[in-house]
Amino acid sequence: MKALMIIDVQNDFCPGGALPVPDGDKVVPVINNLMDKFDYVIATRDWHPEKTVHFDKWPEHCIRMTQGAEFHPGLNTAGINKIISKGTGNKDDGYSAFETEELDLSGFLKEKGINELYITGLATEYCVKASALDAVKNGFKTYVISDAIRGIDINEGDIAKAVDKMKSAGINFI
Ligand code: VGL
Repeated sequence: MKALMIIDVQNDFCPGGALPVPDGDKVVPVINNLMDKFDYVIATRDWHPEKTVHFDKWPEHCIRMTQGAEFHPGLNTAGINKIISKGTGNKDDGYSAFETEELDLSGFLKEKGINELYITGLATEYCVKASALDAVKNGFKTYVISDAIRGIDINEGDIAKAVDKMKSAGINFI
């Protein structure tokens, strides 16, 4: 079974948000179009406390229960089967979906018979990369959908490096 994984398509990562990914909102219609092609759709959200060591590295963003932490209003949330929160502690970055403390994500997906993960969302060189690499480590056949991701590229080349690293780990870009 195949699952679509949507990483952090939240207001703060979209234009106008606290930590905007350039053209982050452009992934929304692509993801909406893909949802009904999958057996299961799982979406992550950064769900930070007000104070966390994560904000020593980054501007404050995606503080739980705030408008910035909401999914982009265009995302078809009715098509999502499961939402998981990550980055909920005050000491963790929560880059990878598999770091969620809510459940054993790998075991949860495997119990459902899911063996292929198709990853989309924001941002390419942080949460998408971390989630995709962990997906491979956990034994999933892992795909990243190129037109359904966007990155920040704080230093030019960061996105390209992240893509190379994912490809070297055996992740397929489609
Ligand atoms: C992310 C930077 C900081 C992401 C989260 O979702 O990729 N990037 N926190």
